[in-house]
Amino acid sequence: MGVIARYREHLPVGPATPDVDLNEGSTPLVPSRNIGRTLGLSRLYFKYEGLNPTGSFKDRGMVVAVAKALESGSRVFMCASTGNTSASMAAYAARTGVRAIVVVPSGEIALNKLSQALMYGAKVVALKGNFDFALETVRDLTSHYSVALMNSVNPHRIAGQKTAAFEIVDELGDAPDYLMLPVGNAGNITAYWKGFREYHAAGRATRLPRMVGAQAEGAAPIVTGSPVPNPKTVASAIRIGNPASWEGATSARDESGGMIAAVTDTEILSAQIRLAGSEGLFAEPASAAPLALLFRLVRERKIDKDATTVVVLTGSGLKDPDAALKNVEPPIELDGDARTLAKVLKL
Ligand code: AN7
Repeated sequence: MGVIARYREHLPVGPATPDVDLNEGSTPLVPSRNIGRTLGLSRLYFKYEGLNPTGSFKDRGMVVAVAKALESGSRVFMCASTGNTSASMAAYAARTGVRAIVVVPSGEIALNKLSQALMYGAKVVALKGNFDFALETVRDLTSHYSVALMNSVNPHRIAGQKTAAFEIVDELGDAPDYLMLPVGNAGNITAYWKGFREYHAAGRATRLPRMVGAQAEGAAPIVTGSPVPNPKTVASAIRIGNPASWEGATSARDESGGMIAAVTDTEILSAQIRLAGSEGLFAEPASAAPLALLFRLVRERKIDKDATTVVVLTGSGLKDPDAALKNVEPPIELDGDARTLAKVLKL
């Protein structure tokens, strides 16, 4: 079952909306086995969004945006992307038989995300400039031609993405105390906050979480309070200098009593390795940013140890192995038999 079928009554869909799904959503909420214990946090969970059909949370919003665009008669979809949005849009366009055009910042996106868009048959344009310029260009073009804009400025994307908040409440029986996630273009933090508020208003949760967002230090416009002209970070998914949903993010932060803070690339990569090596969860660098922030909050004693904390792992580690592999030992090259192997392994 996809998110439209599972949460139909909470989504802007009706009898005229075509059925679209790739069985997205319903991702595991994995309790921490080791990191939580080490930090002294008794209730730490990871929402593993990397298990969506194209490997990131983007599928939740994309399925709704695609269904609504088809309902309104669109036959050409377009987006700007740091990679995951383009992979997702291309997959749903392929599934529904419409044209997909993706515009990515040239040389700035992870190879596996690019390969997804190409394999799903999208027309891929690598535009000189950064993501913010790509989005500006796509917004300009789609306002003049009959091409559907599929970035998260499209409200149907936000509507679909809020289903992740519903799933967390459905599974825990209530909202967590802290919801931690990376912030790039800021659509997802906006969507989660909307989801938690809607479920609370519907009586499905008795409380609201504090929303805690993580940006990368070299791409932290919301933290510093002004756009970053040349955003830089190893976490290419969130290499964004002027987020489209800036206000959604600051409202979520302020209304929930939460925070948005920056972490360094070094902290991100070490959190990524620790997550993989101690929990068996391989997430992409952007997804490790909120965990890096959690480590810091615990160090600074800024988090209540009995609190229920959910860290959203937004994308699979398989999206961007190059970024991760720089920090692990390479394989042992060996030409030999079991005896030499045992010797090399010091067994
Ligand atoms: C893994 O694909 O912006 O704050 O164009 O891929 O909602 O933007 C991706 C963003 C976090 C940030 N984690 O979410 C794109 C794109 C991963 C991501 C974010 C992205 P938003």
